[in-house]
Amino acid sequence: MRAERPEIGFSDSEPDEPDAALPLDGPQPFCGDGMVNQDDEECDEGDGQPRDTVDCDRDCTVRRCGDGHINEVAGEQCDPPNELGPCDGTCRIDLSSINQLYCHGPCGNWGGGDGCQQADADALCRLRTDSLFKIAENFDVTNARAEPGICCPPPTLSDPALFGCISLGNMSARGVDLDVSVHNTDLASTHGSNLVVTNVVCGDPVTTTRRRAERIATTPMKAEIR
Ligand SMILES: [Ca+2]
Ligand SMILES: [Ca+2]
Repeated sequence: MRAERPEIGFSDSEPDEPDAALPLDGPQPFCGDGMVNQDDEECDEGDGQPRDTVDCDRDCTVRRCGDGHINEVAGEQCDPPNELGPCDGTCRIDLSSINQLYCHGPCGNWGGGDGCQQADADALCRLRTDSLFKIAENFDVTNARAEPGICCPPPTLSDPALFGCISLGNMSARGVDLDVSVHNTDLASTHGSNLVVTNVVCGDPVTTTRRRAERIATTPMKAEIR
C-alpha cells in the first residue's frame, strides 16, 4: 500500500486552482532608473532615461576608454574600435603627428578666406595641440605630401568619405568651428599636390604677449646702466 500524500504545490482542500499571477506592485527595475538594481548593471546614473555621465555609460556599465562607446559627457572624442581616426589612450582624438592642413583655393576657408594664410596655420596649431588659443608663430606653405593630413573643410568638401577622409565632427572645442576630417595615410592621393600649411611652430598668445611686454620693460633699464 502507498501512503496518501498531497503533491507538492497543491492543497488538499483547494485542488486545481490556477496559479495567480505574481503581483506587479511598484515599478520594474530598468537601466536608467537611477538605481543599480539588475544583475548586469555596474552603475546607473539615469534620471528616468538612460544617460551618459562622467563615470557611467548609458548602458549601465562603468565608462571605459576602449569599450567602443563614445561617452562625450566624459570627454571622449573617439573610442576604439570605433573608426574615428587617430585616438589616444584616453579616448581623445590625437592629431599631434599631423603636419599638413589642406588650404588650397576655397579649401582655405579655415577662418581667413580662400587660400593659405595665418588663420589656416592657426587652425592646424589648435588641432595638433588640442588647445583653443594656440597661434602659429611660424609656418610654411608647400605642396601637399604623401602623408597624413587634415582634409579640405566643408562646404567645399561635403562628403569626406569620398576623398578617403574620416570625419572627426565639429572641432569647436579646439577653437575650429568646422567639421574636421583627416586622411590617415596619404592626403595628396585624393586631394592632389596643391597647397597646404605645414611646419607650424605653435605659441601661446598670452605668453607671447607677456614676453614682448617684459622685453619692452627691460630695454630702458639696460639703456640706463650703460
Ligand atoms: Ca537600474
Ligand atoms: Ca568609452
